[in-house]
Parts: sequence; structure tokens; C-alpha cells
Amino acid sequence: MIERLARFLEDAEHAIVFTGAGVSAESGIPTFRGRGGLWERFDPQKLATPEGFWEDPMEVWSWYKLRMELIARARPNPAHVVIARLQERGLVKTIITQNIDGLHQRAGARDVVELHGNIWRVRCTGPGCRHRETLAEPPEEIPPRCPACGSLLRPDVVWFGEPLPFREWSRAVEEAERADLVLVVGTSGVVMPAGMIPYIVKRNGGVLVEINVEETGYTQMADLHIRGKAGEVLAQLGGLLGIYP
Ligand code: BJW
Repeated sequence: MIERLARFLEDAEHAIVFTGAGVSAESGIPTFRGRGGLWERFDPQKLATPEGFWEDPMEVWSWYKLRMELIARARPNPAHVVIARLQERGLVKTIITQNIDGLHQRAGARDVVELHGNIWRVRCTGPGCRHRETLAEPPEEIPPRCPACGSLLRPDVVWFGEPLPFREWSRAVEEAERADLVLVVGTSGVVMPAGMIPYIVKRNGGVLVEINVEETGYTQMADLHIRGKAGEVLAQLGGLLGIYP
């Protein structure tokens, strides 16, 4: 299976990678759904919607602060490293992620398309205030306030019911339209519209390869489904291609 994946990648002219929370699971960052997932313990309506934020900004910020602390301590795992090296080698053109943890970039990936934002970026909620900044560490005081106008800052991530950032979404669709292969790693694919990306590639006749510890809505239409942990499977691929360790 790993050899088939290597051949698919070598034959492709424009391969893209589409990732979700499962790619960071081996870095110690919990996924959202399934056993041990964040939504088992936390309520997405309260923590990942604009309504939840306005009802209790302190609660939402406590959750994001905790996650920032976890992400700051986490290290990219072999999946992030091999994906970055596939890009460096030209075997993968673009990495599109739903993750907000920045681990692809920390592993060396360039020009990553972040569909759901980034946990280290914050933006002002004040009317007319366009203040944005990138934090180097979790905010000491929560909820943090805008240095320009004093309104509440919010994490620059995409919550349920909010549109995806226009530029990133357009770029992801453009890349998917061009792609002749999509490597889908560690996503349940249930969140829309991000989850459409693999379908666009497949609809245009491209190859779909999935790496996941379980079956998903993509599995039936996948040309190759590799059941396993992203870090382990991609480390093997990297070994075969001579790019890892
Ligand atoms: C491993 C592994 C290992 C584990 N190795 N694998 C169409 C139909 C139905 C609903 C909708 C629809 N269109 C829109 C909606 C509503 C909604 C939605 O999709 N809801 C569904 C859940 C039902 N979508 C939205 O609201 C979106 N906005 C929108 O549509 O706006 C429209 C609009 C237009 C114009 C104006 C206004 C509005 C926004 C969605 C935002 C999602 N946000 C979150 C939180 C981000 C911030 C944060 O992190 O705090 O994004 S929710 C969460 O889910 C997060 C993720 O990016 C996203 C996807 O999850 P992901 O990555 O797939 O993780 P899991 O946990 O689901 O799966 C992990 C997988 O890994 C599993 O398969 C495991 O098996 C696997 N795995 N370990 C390999 N080691």
C-alpha cells in the first residue's frame, strides 16, 4: 500500500494534501470527534460559535488559552515532517489544512492554506476596528482586550455558522480544481464546506488516497485507503522515498 502511494505521488502532476485533526493526534493534540475527542467533554455550541463567545467570552477564552498552552508544548510529528518534505521535493504542491495549530508550518511546510484560521492570531471585535495581531504566547490576562480600542479580542478561527476566510477558501478550491491527486490525512470530513475539497478532486477524475485510523465518508470513493496512524504511515512512506528520517 505504501508503495502504491509512492507511485501515485510520483505519477501525479499536481498533488495536494488535505489534513484534519488526526494529523496532529500523535503530537498530543486531541481530535474533535470520536473517542477521546474534544466534543465528548466540551460543548461546541458554547465554545465554537459566535453566540457562545458573546454569552461567555471568559469561558471561551479559558478553553482557547488551555489549547494554546498544549499547542505551544507540542512538536510536529513524523506526519507533519514527511508532508513538508514531500512539498520540498515537489511531490506535493499545496497543503490545505483545517487545523489551527500551525504544526505543518513548524515542520517546514510553506504557504499552507489554513481554512479554519490559526489559534495564534487574534482580531478585534470592536465595530470598525481592524486591529489584528499574532500572539507569541497565550495571553496572560483573559479575555484579552484590543490595544487600539479596548474592545474584546477573539481568536481568529472559524466557528460554526461563520464563513471561511474568502482568500483561503478560494485558493483551496482553485488548488482542488487543478489537482490530479489528493492525499486526505486524519479528517472525518464531516465539516462543510472544507470537507468538499476531496470531492472536487475526485469529481474531476483525480486520485484520492486516504490515511486514517478508521473509515470515513471518503473511504468508499478512495482509490487507496491506508488504515493506520498518520505519523506511522507517513514515516514509512518517507523511508521508502529516502526523505525520512
Ligand atoms: C487519525 C489519527 C491518527 C485520529 N492518524 N487519523 C452542509 C451540510 C451540513 C452542515 C453544514 C453544511 N454547510 C455548513 C454546515 C454547518 C457547519 C457544519 O459543517 N456542520 C457539520 C458538523 C454538521 N459548517 C459551518 O458552520 C462552517 N461555516 C459555514 O458553513 O458557513 C456558511 C456561511 C456562509 C456565509 C455566511 C455565513 C455562513 C464553519 C465550520 C467551522 C468549523 N470549526 C471548527 C473549530 C475551529 C476552531 C478551533 O479549533 O477551535 O473546526 S469545528 C472542528 O471541526 C474544527 C476542525 O477543523 C473541523 C474538522 O474536524 P476534523 O479535522 O475532521 O477532526 P475530527 O475530529 O472530526 O476527525 C479526526 C479524524 O482523524 C477522524 O477521522 C479520526 O479517525 C482520525 N484520526 N487519530 C490518522 N493518528
